[in-house]
Amino acid sequence: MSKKCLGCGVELQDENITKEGYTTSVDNDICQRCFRLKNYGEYQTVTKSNEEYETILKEIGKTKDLVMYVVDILNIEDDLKQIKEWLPNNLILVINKRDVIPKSVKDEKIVSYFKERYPFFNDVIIISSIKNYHIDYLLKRIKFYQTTKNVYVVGHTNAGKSTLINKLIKNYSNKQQELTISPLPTTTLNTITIEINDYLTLIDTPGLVDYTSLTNYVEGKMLKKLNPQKEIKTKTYQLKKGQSIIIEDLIRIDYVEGEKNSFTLYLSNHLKVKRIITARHQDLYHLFKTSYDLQFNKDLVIKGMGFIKITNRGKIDVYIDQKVKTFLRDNLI
Ligand SMILES: Nc1nc2c(ncn2[C@@H]2O[C@H](COP(=O)(O)OP(=O)(O)OP(=O)(O)O)[C@@H](O)[C@H]2O)c(=O)[nH]1
Ligand SMILES: [Mg+2]
Repeated sequence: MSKKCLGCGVELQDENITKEGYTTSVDNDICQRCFRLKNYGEYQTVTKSNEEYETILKEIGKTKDLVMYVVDILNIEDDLKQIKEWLPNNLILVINKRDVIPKSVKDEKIVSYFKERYPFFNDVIIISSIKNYHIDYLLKRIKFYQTTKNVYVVGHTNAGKSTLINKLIKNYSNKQQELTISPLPTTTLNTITIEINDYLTLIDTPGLVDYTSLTNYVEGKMLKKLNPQKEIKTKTYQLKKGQSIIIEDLIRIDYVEGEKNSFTLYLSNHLKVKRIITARHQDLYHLFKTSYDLQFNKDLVIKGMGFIKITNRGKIDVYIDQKVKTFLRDNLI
């Protein structure tokens, strides 16, 4: 039987250094890519087709097993219904990275936001894998909903699936195995099965790559800046018509119509934000423009970056790379 890397799940091989799964000797437990990543933080990008993700989901759909659908609180997609179309299984929505959202925000508010809009999830649980927050509670709910020993962990790349599993291994098993994690997309390359105890086996999966996310189109340094490591210190700007916000050289938002309005930014603290007079600067007008009609209490979500809470009605023009998606939703916070 072929041997799989314990870090990312790829099949190990010692023949071709340029191919996935290379290791100097197949006696090793992890591939060279995982070794470098773990020991030196060096990253080799791998591109994977989303076809594989779909194949894996189809297989999971045939089982009756419980699935944890993990999302990153700053990067929740606009339509969570998709996953239910793929999977008839019991589903827990696990909202990860709670630690980056200000402590003052109530968990219940976020949980009920998703329970109301996506009632097909058996449960919605907010956690922080890194801070070990609500992990005991999550385990209780897993026990409650699991139908067999097997529980699958799926979701977009970078949601923190492998980090969560590492935490569950650490907390509830005596295994030494550590899955490879990284801030870059496509870290886990294949399914990895980890038996936690006699009652629970977790199956890690490679994430879906969201090609409408900014994270695919920025360099390493900016990617680090985009990913908040700490609690976000929100910035609020009171904008009048004719004023704009520019974030790094990535996005420009012109406030073109409406009363005085409040824009609260939920983004990494490392990102530079400027407020300008619209007419005085032409910056970023070469980017793709989308106009939005705002109703009361909306979020402008910028995929891969975070979101901006806007309280009043009005009109905005958003300029961003054409490949990156923005959308409006009801205020999350
Ligand atoms: N702030 C914060 N960051 C987290 C948390 N969990 C994971 N991360 C970070 O998110 C990034 C992605 O984590 P991974 O565990 O590799 O994500 P994944 O879902 O397994 O990604 P793929 O294997 O590519 O599908 C890493 O930089 C983690 O450190 C969390 O609870 N809080
Ligand atoms: Mg992973």
